[in-house]
Amino acid sequence: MARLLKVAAAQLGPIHRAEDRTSVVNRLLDMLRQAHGAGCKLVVFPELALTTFFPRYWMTDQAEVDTYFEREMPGPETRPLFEEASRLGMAFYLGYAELTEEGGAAKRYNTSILVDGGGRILGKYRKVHLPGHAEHLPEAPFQHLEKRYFDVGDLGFPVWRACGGVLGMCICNDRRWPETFRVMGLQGAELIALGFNTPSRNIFHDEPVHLRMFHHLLTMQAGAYQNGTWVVAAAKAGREDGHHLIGGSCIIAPTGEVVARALGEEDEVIAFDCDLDVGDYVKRTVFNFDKHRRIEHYRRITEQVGVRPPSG
Ligand code: CDT
Repeated sequence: MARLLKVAAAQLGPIHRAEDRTSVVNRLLDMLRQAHGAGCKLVVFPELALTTFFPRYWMTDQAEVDTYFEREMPGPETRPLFEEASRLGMAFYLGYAELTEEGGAAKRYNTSILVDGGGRILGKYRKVHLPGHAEHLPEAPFQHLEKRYFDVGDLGFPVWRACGGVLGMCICNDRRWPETFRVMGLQGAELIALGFNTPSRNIFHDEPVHLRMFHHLLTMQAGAYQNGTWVVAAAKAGREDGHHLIGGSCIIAPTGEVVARALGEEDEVIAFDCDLDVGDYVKRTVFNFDKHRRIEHYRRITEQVGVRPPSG
């Protein structure tokens, strides 16, 4: 018998800088209810889903930066989401900027949580692959200051038993790195949820816009297939105060095929009935890790960061 889990990716259209948390949470609530109406048990919301994509702005006043961060989860503005999800029996993934204290020092992470159908936080992930730069680039059309505003995630890539399967999380730029998927694949991940904010321009290189969407899909489709897992990806899309983010929220099967995809760049819910057993044949055959992995040849992956070409 198929192990079915109906899942939604809830894409957010733009959140302008002036939009407040309560308004955003109301948008999330609308999509949560839509997903529930469609029979879903799990809904995936985007990365940094409560605010505009603030790493595009150069800010020197830490108090201003901290207005984009959550000190508690749930907090007063986000509690209605937890309460409604629990009333509906819906699990969800939510991305947000987390401000916490460790050993007397403030720490800031680009975080996602997995909340179960009873409104309890089951798992937390903190983004490992922070893209962009830490210094001001006045010549660039906009900034990408994740390396300035966030600490590198310290929780690794765990997976959790949830919603009848083995679920993992990652965030945006993580999807471009095969290691992200493989570490979760090695723990038997059956579904990986991820949120993203991907500007349609690469500030470091004049890259055609169509390649942004191509690489977004390419990396997730490869990650899904090579690890026999579903991937559910939710965008924040559209033009935020004039700055464009690609859409392309989608659900990808363990075969690597895109089975559902958002049409536009506004708030939009897409859903698919995922059979969590579909990945089994991939895991038993081509990507049977026990049989075929050759870890004696993979040492460079954990011992070396940059490229070292041969001398001469
Ligand atoms: N949010 C995020 O991680 N965005 C990156 C942009 C990369 S270009 C600096 C992404 O991988 O989509």
